[in-house]
Amino acid sequence: MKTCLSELAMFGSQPAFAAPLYVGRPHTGQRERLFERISEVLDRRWLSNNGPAVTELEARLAQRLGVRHCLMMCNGTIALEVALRATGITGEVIVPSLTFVATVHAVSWLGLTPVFCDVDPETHNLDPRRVEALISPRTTGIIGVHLWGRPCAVEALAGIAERHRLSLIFDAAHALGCTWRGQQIGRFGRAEVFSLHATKFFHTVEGGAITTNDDALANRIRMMRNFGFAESGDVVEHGTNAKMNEFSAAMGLTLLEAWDSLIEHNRQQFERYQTALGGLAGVRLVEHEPGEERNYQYVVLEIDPIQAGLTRDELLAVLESENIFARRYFYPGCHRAQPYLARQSSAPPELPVTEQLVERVLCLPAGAAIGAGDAQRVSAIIRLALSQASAVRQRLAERAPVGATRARAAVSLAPGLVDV
Ligand code: T4K
Repeated sequence: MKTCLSELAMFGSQPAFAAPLYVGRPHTGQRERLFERISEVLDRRWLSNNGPAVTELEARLAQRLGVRHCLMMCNGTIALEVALRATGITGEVIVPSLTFVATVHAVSWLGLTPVFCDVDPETHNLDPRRVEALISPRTTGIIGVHLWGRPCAVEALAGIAERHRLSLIFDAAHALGCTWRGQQIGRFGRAEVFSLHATKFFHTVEGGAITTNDDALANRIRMMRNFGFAESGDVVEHGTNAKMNEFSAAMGLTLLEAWDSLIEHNRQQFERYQTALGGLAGVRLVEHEPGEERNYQYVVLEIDPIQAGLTRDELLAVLESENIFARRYFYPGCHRAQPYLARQSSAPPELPVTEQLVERVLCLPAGAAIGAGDAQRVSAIIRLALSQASAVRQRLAERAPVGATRARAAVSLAPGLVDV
């Protein structure tokens, strides 16, 4: 554990971690079970196109989430596109800018117009008080993102959608295993969309899922993900190829068996950070509503530069010199990333909370990326750097630019080019 300034790598000591510590590392589950399943897939010689492993995973996830339909998809981004198309959303769609760029790309890829809405400073999710003001005659949809797995203001957004006859869908990419008022995310809006990418606590390597309680919508999505084929074999819909393959489903079924232990591992790491960073001035650990279930996948800090003494980017630089590759998700906000920046009229969207958060949010290595003692070691470096903030700042200013890691390089680039 580093305890004095001279021990920091930026002052010439060895980095705290010999190998890079990343934000996420995929859980891989029980290898023998995975290999058994893959072997079964190979024996069946049924590798894709709604095979038995995909069907089984759909049924099991639907049961776990308490939703009528769970449709496995090739990834979360295409799943969002299919959900938007299947719900008939056209024209303008209200979205947060504080999200992974895939949320907004999905809208734009379909030729729809994203209208950026600010978020609530506490939850980091769409602020319902601001949504209504952005509704125009062209608006037909709202996408709420359950950022970091913390549920959106589901009831308030549903009320707005109902009053204005808009389709509400949720990007639940981060929110598998999280609850809103005790009910699993996956049951809300017209549809919810999950990412099952390798970086998620539960994954299928690449993959996604759409959940809905609407039978007709589920049927449409089922056809759309398979070129528009109906069960009869006729093409009756616009379609694409958004199917999940059997190997991905084999990974999903294997991780499903480890669901509780994966969350428990994440929870323990989260609580270690919570204890180790507690009471640190200028550092807020983003929390969920008490009493709700969660997957503890992301450990998200907000760094107040005045109280902390260092900016988020300065702290990031300290961590990187220690081989700790924290991330500033989702800098600089989608509205400042291309092509959205270039499309802006002379009056940029008013997103004061988002603008502040993209300068303050820092995601720490979490879950499977870290082992025993790592959360404490990372936290100790944060504490040490902040306790000696002026010396650290001076050292950073003196230092020659370091080798460009992705995030470091981003600090000096024009906004809008990286990170989201
Ligand atoms: N909506 C939201 C709100 C999302 O966050 C996402 C995806 C989507 C929609 C779209 O869903 P997908 O189409 O992706 O299913 C990563 C993930 O690729 C992306 O799925 C995720 N959100 C986003 C938040 O994180 P990057 O650009 O940060 O990935 P990358 O390559 O930098 O990896 C992140 C960390 O994980 C690094 O620390 C390295 C580590 N890693 C990554 C991979 C792939 C590993 O250790 N092993 C691995 O195999 O986007």
